[in-house]
Order: sequence, then structure tokens, then C-alpha cells
Amino acid sequence: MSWTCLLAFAGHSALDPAGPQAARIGDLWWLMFWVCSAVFLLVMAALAAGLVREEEPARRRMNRVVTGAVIATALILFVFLFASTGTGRALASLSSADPVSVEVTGHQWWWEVQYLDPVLAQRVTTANEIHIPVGRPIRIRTVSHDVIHSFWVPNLHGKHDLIPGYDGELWLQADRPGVYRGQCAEFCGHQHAHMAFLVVAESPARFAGWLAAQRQSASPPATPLAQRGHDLFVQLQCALCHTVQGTDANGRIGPDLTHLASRRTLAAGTLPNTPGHLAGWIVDSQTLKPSNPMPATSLGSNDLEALLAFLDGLK
Ligand code: HEC
Ligand SMILES: [Cu+2]
Repeated sequence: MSWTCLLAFAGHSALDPAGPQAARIGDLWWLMFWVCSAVFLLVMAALAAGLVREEEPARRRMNRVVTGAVIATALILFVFLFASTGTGRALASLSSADPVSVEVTGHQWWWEVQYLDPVLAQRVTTANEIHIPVGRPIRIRTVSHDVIHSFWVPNLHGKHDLIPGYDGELWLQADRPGVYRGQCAEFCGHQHAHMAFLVVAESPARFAGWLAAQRQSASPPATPLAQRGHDLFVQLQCALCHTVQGTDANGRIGPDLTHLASRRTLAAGTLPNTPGHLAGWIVDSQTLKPSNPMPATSLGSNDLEALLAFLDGLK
């Protein structure tokens, strides 16, 4: 249920490249596919010919055929070697002087996303959803503090490992708008499969609007109910693990919730972000995503309603 609902938001396919990096990788894939298909057909044809023929071929002729096949195999392997080295070099050279700089930290089992800015107050922290402007290179700094994860958005780039203690970097670019699904591609523990994310590629103007909105602190609770939800959020220890800019909540263990309501999914693509799923998550996240770090909270229905009103206001 969980991943099918995320697929409703976004597809993912390495054979449907949406940017220059993925296009390069796609070209290499198709080269290997067509060459290997041709080799397969030739081998099958040779096998069929051998089965049909009655008499044994002359030894001289057999030697020639085997030698020819060995040489062809070596040549093909060299073609693949050069093609894949060329692809790797081309990918490494796709950089730019004016990128959007994003830092992505892999956690067990969600993605922290921070938009870097020389002005500290302009930085934006969010989770599991990376917005990017179409047509502009994005530099992604990759960080992990727990185990090895792998950042993979098949429509935009190949897999990139996040290795603890060794910050990495990759560049990507989307040439057409769309919502592209990403997934952790390195087994990282129990909930590895529930460690997905979305890349939302949009026009530069829409991206700028999104970034400006994310820079704002949370708007103050609009109703008494939401205000009570805010107070509960701080009393119930949610604030120890979560940040909501503009309130006293500044925990760093879980995702930043300042603009939670603007995101499409909950818990790294595990659930769609609807009030019902959000309620289920708060009351018992351990059933939905077993052994994730967030404890279950027992709440009366009034308190739950107040919390939901508060979280719903975090646009
Ligand atoms: C011990 C730390 C901790 C506490 C306490 C905690 N959380 Fe969490 N929370 C997390 C972590 C870690 C995640 C990420 C889980 C994942 O995706 O695997 C999370 C995820 C969430 C999410 C989903 C965010 C997203 O963008 O996907 C919401 C909403 C949330 N918590 C709300 C709450 C509320 C409300 C409370 C208080 C009732 C609370 N949390 C208490 C650690 C905590
Ligand atoms: Cu992972």
C-alpha cells in the first residue's frame, strides 16, 4: 500500500531521463542493451546452426571461428570500458559556477534536506522533498552520520553512496518539470525500503516562490484549537525531536516540521500527507514504520484534534 501510494505521486525510471546526467547514463545503458542483444542473437543463431548440421566442421575452420569470437569479445569489452569511462568523465564535468547548493543528510530512515546559503538566516531545512528549478545545475553535498545510504533518483542521476565521515558531492539538473521519485539504494537497516523521497522540478519562478515561503517561520496558530495544539506539541516532547521555526520547538532528531503541511508525503514516502495518515502516524508510528526513532504517543481524541489543527497550519 505504502509504495503504491507514493507511485501515484511520482514515477521513477532510469530509461526516462529528465536531465543531462541521466541522459548520459541512459545512452550507456542502451549501448550495452543493443550490443548484448546482438551478441545473444548471434550466439543463438550459431547454436541453432550447430544443432542442425550433421557432419563435424573441419578443425581449421573451427579454430578460425573460435579465434574470431574471442577477438570480437575482447573488442566489445573494450568498447564498453571506454564508453563507461567516458560517461563517468562526462558526468564529473557537468558542473557550473552558479548552482543551487543543497545538503542532503541520510538518516535511518529519512532524508534531511538543507538549502545552503552564505547568510545563515536564509538557510532552509526540510525533509524528504527536494525542490529544484528546471534548467539550473544543482550541487548536492551528501552527508551521513549513521550508516551508508545511497541517494538515487533514477530519472536524474545514478546511485550515489552517502558514507559516514566522508562527505560527497554530486551534480544534477532537471530539464523538464516533474515530480521524480528517489529511493535509498543501499540497504541501511530495517526500514530501508521506506526511505524514499521526491524531487520536485519546477519553473525558476515557482521554485523561487517555494524557497521564499520555506524561509518564513511558521505562521502563529490561527485558532484557539491550533494554539492548544501548539502547547501540546511543546509539552508532549515532540519539541525535543522536531523543530518548528518561530516556536520553542528546536529539536534536531527528527524532520523539521516548520512547513510540514506543504509536503506531499510523511515519513520518507511511507504515507501520503493527509490528516488521517498524519493522525495515524502521531498515535502509532511504530506500526506504520516499525523501529523508527519516533515513539508512539497516547492521546485523547481532543488532544489529537488540537495537534492536527496546529500541524495543519504549518503551510
Ligand atoms: C524521540 C524523537 C521524536 C519524538 C519525541 C517525536 N518524533 Fe516525530 N519523528 C521523529 C523521527 C526520527 C521522524 C522520522 C521518522 C521516519 O521518517 O522514519 C519523525 C517523523 C515525524 C513526522 C513526519 C515528518 C515528515 O516530514 O515526514 C511528524 C508529522 C512527526 N514526527 C510529528 C511528531 C509529533 C506531533 C510528536 C509529538 C506527539 C513527535 N513527532 C514526537 C522523532 C520524534
Ligand atoms: Cu538508507
